[in-house]
Parts: sequence; structure tokens; C-alpha cells
Amino acid sequence: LKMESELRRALQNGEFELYYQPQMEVSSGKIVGMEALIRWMHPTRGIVPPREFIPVAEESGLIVPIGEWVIMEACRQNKKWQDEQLLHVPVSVNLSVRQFLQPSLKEKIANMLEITGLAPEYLDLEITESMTMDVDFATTNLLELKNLGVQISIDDFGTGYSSLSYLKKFPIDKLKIDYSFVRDIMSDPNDAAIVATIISMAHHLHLEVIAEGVETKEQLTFLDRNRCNHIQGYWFSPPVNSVQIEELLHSRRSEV
Ligand code: G
Ligand code: G
Ligand code: MN
Ligand code: NA
Repeated sequence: LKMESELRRALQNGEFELYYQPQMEVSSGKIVGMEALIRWMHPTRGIVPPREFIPVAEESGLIVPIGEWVIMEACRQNKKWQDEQLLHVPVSVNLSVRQFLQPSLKEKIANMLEITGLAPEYLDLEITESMTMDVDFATTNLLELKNLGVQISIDDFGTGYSSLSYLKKFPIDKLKIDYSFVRDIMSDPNDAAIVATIISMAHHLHLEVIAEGVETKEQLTFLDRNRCNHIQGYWFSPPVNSVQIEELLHSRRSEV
């Protein structure tokens, strides 16, 4: 209960901040996206990572207003980067189950795109397989969201209990291969086979595919050989704040 009231206060006091992790195109080395990841800048405890407060926010329903703040802030920041000619790529936000179940989600997102002036194709909604269990509901919901013009990605792909049948029904753009498969591709032939197969399946379904949690040059080489489109991970950059992203963009610009 204490954390719940603290989260309420945090939202009112503007204690949340978005960090961004760049996504890189394997073939070109270019930045092709950013994932927004929330952090709580706690006045006494310092930076609180999402795994320590998202579950409480989910439980209490506070994830809905917090999640709305995330979408609004990500859209605002992305539009600002575009206006400053710094970056023209989609920003990805993580949707929670509760947000996904809200009947007003579509209107809210439309409204936030309108207010910020961000073109819809520059917003990418990450959903997890757990949101696809009710296939009919998810299909309707995703079609409505897709009709706004936003992009839709499946996060943590391969870790859920859902069947693959949804892949042909849903209007999705991208699969994000979960970190747990990518981690051991150089040492575990089973993981290597799974990752190679997910990439191949994604291409056959005309979906883009991104590998998460890429930490080494060897993993990158493996993913390149298997024609993975994009990577995200410490090898390129950890999630960092918007000022650090701007420094990264300025330094890359002066390189070229
Ligand atoms: O860096 P990392 O510790 O940022 O994130 C840990 C987990 O928290 C990830 O599974 C991520 O999806 C989740 N997460 C990060 N930001 C958000 C957010 O804005 N909303 C939701 N629902 N989950 C988030
Ligand atoms: O939303 P999702 O569950 O995909 O959140 C991504 C999580 O993975 C975040 O907690 C982020 O900090 C973390 N992460 C990003 N890159 C790496 C990496 O290269 N290695 C590891 N171990 N974790 C990473
Ligand atoms: Mn994610
Ligand atoms: Na993930």
C-alpha cells in the first residue's frame, strides 16, 4: 500500500523519466528505432527500475495513468527529435495488459498523436503474447489500433504460452526475439537453432525481426549471417536518458 501511494505521488510530482535504448539496423549500422523504458527517479532511493514498481502499478491499476504518461512523453520527445532534425525513427512503448484491455485506448492514443503532432507511423506499440490469448478480442483491438496508422510489435517473442496461429491473424509489423534466446546463441546450439528459425519464420510472414539483449560482436555476426533485420542491446547501447541519446546522435553525426 505504501508503494501504491508513493507511485500516485510520483505521477503527480513528475518523478518518472523515460530512458531510451536505440535499435540498430544490422546491415547498415544505422539507428532505426528507440525503445522507451520507464525509470522512477525516487527522491531518496535514487533510480528505481521498472521491475520493482511495474508489478505494483499493474496490481493497483495505476499502470493505466502511468502508461498514458509514457505514451504521451515518448510521442512528445520523438516529435521534438524530428523537429530538431536529430532523428526520424519510430519510438516503441511497452503496453501493459490493463492498458490493452481499456476500451478507450484507441481514442487516447489518437488524441496523444494529435496533441503532440507525431505522425502515427512513428509510434510502435509493443504487446506481449499474454495479450493475445483471447484471439478474437486481440484481433479486433489490434485492428483498431493499426487503423490509427501506428506500428505493432510482439515483445518477448517465444516466451509465452500462446499458439502461433495468431501470427497470421494479427496486423503486426515486427517480432522481438526475447533476450533469453539470444543470450546463449554462441554456446547453445538449441538457442542458435531457435533464433535462426524465428528469423526465418518472420521473413516468411513478411514481418521485421529484432533480436533483444545483444551484448557481443560474435552474437551480432551470427545474427547478421542469419539475416536478422535489427538488434537492440548493450553491444550498441544500454537504455540511457534523453540527454545521453542526444549526445550519442551528435557524436555519430560528426563521424559521418
Ligand atoms: O530496462 P528494463 O529494466 O527497462 O525494463 C524491465 C521491464 O520493464 C521490461 O520487461 C519492460 O518491458 C518493462 N517496462 C519498461 N518500461 C515500461 C513501461 O513504460 N510500461 C510497461 N508496462 N512496462 C515497462
Ligand atoms: O520490454 P523488454 O522486456 O524487452 O525490456 C527490455 C529489457 O532488457 C530492459 O530491462 C532492458 O534494460 C534490458 N536489456 C536491454 N539490453 C540488454 C542487454 O544487452 N543485456 C541484458 N541482459 N539486458 C538488456
Ligand atoms: Mn519491450
Ligand atoms: Na523483451
